[in-house]
Amino acid sequence: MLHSGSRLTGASNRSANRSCIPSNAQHLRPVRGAQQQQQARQAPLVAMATAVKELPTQPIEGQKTGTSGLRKKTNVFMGPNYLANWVQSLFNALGAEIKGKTLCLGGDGRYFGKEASQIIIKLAAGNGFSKVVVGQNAIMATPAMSALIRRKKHYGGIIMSASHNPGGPEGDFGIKFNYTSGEPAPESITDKIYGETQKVSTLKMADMPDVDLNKIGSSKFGDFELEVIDPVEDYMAQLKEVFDFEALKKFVARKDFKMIFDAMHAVTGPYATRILVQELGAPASTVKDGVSSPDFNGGHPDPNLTYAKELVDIMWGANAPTFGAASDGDGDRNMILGNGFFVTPSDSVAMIAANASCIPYFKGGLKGVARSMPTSAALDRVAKGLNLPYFETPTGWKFFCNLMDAGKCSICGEESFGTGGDHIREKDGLFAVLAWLSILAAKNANVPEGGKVVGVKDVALEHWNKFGRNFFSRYDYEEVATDAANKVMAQVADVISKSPKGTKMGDFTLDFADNFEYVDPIDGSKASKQGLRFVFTDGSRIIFRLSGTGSSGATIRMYIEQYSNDPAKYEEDAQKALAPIIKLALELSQLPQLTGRDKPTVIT
Ligand code: G16
Repeated sequence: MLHSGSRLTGASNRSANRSCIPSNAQHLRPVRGAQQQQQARQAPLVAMATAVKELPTQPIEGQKTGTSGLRKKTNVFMGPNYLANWVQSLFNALGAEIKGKTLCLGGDGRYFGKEASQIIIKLAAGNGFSKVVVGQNAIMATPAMSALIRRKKHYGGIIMSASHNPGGPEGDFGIKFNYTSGEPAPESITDKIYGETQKVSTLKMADMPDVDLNKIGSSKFGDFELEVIDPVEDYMAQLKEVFDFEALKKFVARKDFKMIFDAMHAVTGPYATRILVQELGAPASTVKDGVSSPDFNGGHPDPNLTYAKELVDIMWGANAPTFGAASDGDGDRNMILGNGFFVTPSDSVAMIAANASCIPYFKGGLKGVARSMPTSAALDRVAKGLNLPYFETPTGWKFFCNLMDAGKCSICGEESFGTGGDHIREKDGLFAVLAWLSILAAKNANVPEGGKVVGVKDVALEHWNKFGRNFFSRYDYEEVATDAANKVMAQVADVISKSPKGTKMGDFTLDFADNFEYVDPIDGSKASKQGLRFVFTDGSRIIFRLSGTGSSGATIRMYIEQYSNDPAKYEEDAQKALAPIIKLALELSQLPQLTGRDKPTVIT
């Protein structure tokens, strides 16, 4: 139901109410002339105009964005002015350029999202946006937001999500801003926002009622327009330009092919149902846990081997489907599985790049590829093989976006279950799923139905036989006391400072060790202290960094990589193959002693 004072409208009456949104007015109400009142009764097109309330506020400490936006416990976000302060600071940071622009809004449907939307809409209207486009029921997957901004050329968007972190009153909430090419705000903007959070003193909120986010359509509130849209439409249109839906439909119809997609009760439920079931014709049972819930049904919507255990059990069970996949809270991460087989995200992006010709969007060839520093170098091997430029960036999708905008990168990925292309400026869970479906469809094109279907493992083995295998594993130590985590990092930094080239470490010889620094090749901006790394002469690596996406305590990430071109080893379990270098990493960091943890929370 729309609240009183607003009307669904297909037309506008801007001039009638323009003067009613003075930026410094307090609780102003428009005085409507007789003629206007008559118009409103006859044709319900004109909404009650909106004034702006200027509410005093005070800076709140610690509103610094991490790897991807601000993430905190939900009850912190629900505290007085916590959300409003950050959003107002964002608008202050963006300055005059937002006046008269359209802001997009949506999120992963987690607890507090609907209430947060009402606050954000009022702030957007109060700060001079002329329009907010919001996903129905405040839903919008992260890649869908990027697609929407790009396709409709909107100014930018706010995503309410803490990604793969659990939701609900006891869980996490989060917020981030995506800029005009659909990319996560670069550090130049996030630094500015943080600066503004330290001095914010006034919240400019439109004096308008809460809006109905359930009903698709437009409403006017004076000069300000709110449009509620179907959150799937633009995204699906985008994917249709990337993939051959007809070919995928035929492949999915094969009786000897079965797939399962675990939406983990998160945002991709409605997206996967529309795309995989309604468009591609897969049976409804293909989408597991497709009903989104504000607390992800009490789960941890992180598509990895630990938190997507139900899917893992299915894929390792009797009669497992050929292909399995999962996505996270906001739909940008993905995990790819075959029958009893896990594809590391580092391998997945390399395999997609190597098989890019199976995807119509990449038919003209790739411009280049990129990976985050901790991601294995499997992608580099593909790039070398295909004679493509390749880039190594810090962790954080935002670092890929300049490369894509400059036409230097077509496919990129991260070990943290992120894979994407330059069709949008976010990592894209369903893109990865459709990319793998496209590869499987192409590899099975000449396999008669009932013959031996080429599966995910077959694709991986073919790849390793061509490029060799980069064994990779990540150990996560979640919610470690900040102090202990800092001690581990200090210990590793100390070892680095004492380890010149040629130092022997276990069976390995050090090539170099450093704290990764990145200079953006497009704009020259510098990102320092992006991860402590040991790189050995055989290309093996040990990397330590602290996660920038947690909401409490610290998460230590330890990344291990070792290359092999011995075909006899390709099917070996990664933990077994990497055991000596994992042991070395634990020894040199003294992680178990300094944290009291004898094992990680998650192993990838
Ligand atoms: C975010 C970023 C990714 C990053 C990941 C992990 O993903 O968008 O680029 O790789 O965090 O970061 P960290 O290791 O600092 O926790 P998401 O899916 O959480 O938005």
